[in-house]
Amino acid sequence: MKKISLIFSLSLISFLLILNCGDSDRSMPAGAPIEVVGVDTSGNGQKDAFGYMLRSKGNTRIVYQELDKNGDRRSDEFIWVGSTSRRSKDAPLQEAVKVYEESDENNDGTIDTIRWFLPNEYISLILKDTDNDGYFETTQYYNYQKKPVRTEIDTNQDGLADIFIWSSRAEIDTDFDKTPDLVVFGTSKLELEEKAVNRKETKPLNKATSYFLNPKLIPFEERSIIGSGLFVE
Ligand SMILES: [Ca+2]
Ligand SMILES: [Ca+2]
Ligand SMILES: [Ca+2]
Ligand SMILES: [Ca+2]
Repeated sequence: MKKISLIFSLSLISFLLILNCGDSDRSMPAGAPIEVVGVDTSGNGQKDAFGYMLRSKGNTRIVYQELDKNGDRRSDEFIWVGSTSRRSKDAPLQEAVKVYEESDENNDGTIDTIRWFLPNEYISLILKDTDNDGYFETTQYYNYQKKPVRTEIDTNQDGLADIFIWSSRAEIDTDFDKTPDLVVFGTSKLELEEKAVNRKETKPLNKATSYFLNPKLIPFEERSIIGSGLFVE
């Protein structure tokens, strides 16, 4: 589902860029207002995607777009788009890069998922409000294989994660002093999250084997792009 929405969004960006290629001589002075272009991507006669375009001489950039993916006439995905400095010599336009995306995954009218992207469609992290209370307590970090490798949960809403979940262990900071003190083991993220949140089968955390305290112990494939310690050797 995630993948589909990403592909959909990126193809929309391409579509809007192609759409505007022919107009590239219609340049606007600096400081021109952002132009809105609506597109009917589903072909039902109703516009379901809106690109916010910034036009300057010889260049058109999409800076923001909104999509109505479920056709309820309300946008449920909001995407900020940047552009790379990379530009092939024949290309009239800079390449669009999605940098930020908000979406309403459960279609209740409230944003519950925020994705931050890096160039080349790498996801750096995803923020989630899984219990729909308006607080984004869950953060998922991704690796270079575009897989989620670590989930962090801020259970007491103090702005700091207190549960850290990898593939086979979760570490818990029970007294919210920024240092995990308990550990649980398991084989799936779901199992680990359930055990950590409900404090089931917890063991005292041996500081010497803590992934949180010793990032170098984290298997390479479980290191996230951001906050991985990959650049600290
Ligand atoms: Ca929602
Ligand atoms: Ca929440
Ligand atoms: Ca916390
Ligand atoms: Ca602690």
